Amino acid sequence: MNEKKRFIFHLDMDHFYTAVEERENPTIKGKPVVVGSNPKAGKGRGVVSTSNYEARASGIRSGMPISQAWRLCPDAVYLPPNFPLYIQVSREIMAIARKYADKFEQWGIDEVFLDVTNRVKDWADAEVLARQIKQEIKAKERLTASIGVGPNKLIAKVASDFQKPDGLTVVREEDAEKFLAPLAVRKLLWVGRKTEAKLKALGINTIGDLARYDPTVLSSMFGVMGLQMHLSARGLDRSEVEERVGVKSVSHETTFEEDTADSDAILQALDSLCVEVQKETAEQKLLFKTVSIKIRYQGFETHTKAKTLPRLTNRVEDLKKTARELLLPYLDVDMKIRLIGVRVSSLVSCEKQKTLF
Ligand code: TTP
Ligand code: MG
Repeated sequence: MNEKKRFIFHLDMDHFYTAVEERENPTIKGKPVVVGSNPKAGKGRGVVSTSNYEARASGIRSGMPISQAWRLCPDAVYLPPNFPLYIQVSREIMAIARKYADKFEQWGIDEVFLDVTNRVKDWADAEVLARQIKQEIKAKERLTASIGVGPNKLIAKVASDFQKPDGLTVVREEDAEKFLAPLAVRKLLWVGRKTEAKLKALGINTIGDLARYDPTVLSSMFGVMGLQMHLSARGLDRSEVEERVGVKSVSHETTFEEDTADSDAILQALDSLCVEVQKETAEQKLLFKTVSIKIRYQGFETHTKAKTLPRLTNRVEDLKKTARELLLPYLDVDMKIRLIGVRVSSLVSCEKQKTLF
């Protein structure tokens, strides 16, 4: 059967958190800006959420310890995250994007796939539409987005990352394999750091190398994933753009100033995290059913434990009680604690659950 030709967009906001901060406070524009938890003049123990392109020029990256960022660029503007604001802006952007597509699939806070197959007739038309979306976001939100246009989600995703910031990259179906070939295998969705290392050992560096590799060897090494990777490398992806609940989980975590074994302090910190998580779910009118905790001991040994409640709730007491119950066994150990976190998932919108109340 001949598959219907599709037109898929992937939109990804540029340096999202810092872009929002720059918009709110134009005096920091042009300077390196880092958003992350707890910078504390270089002595903080949090991590970088994101940084603007000026800060990235010094080597700062998302996920890096904030103390390392500070060493790389002490003159940057360091800001704590303002999640309620980012969520609000994200909602506004998603509302804009949604109007342009028949199918909409949000990924994380600042990314979305759009299926615009029924709204355009050819690639040139698709490019015009993508430009229109970028313009509407710029006009209404004063923020830039990068959009990738392709025949499927895989290519659209790689394309949106191709010319950032403020990029627009159109990859026609017939050019897809050629477009992907010179790029590093890491650019493929399925390839994380570990897989990348294994592929390197086989002499596979680029997506083109992977496309030319014998799929039977890949499948014997990586199982189904091996075949999936091989298809991806050839630019093939049949997955649909699928609607789903925007947020999958809400979580907060905290790194202690100093590693601690003080149970009172730890439980107090846990309670505050529960309050923050509950507040965020309430703001988004979400109910939760699953509660998880994360605990990291001195030396980075990390554990997570989850419990699913018998029914949906949005009560902070339920959250605190469950989180304590999950965490307590981990305090009964002769090790100091570096970080704890609380997450709720199995989320449902209250608006759809009116019958519950
Ligand atoms: P990304 O889209 O990965 O990053 P970005 O928008 O900051 O930069 P880019 O221009 O490269 O797209 O993530 C979106 C937001 O999610 C980002 O602004 C901050 C947050 N985030 C974290 O909190 N921690 C992380 O490790 C990453 C990657 C992102
Ligand atoms: Mg982004």
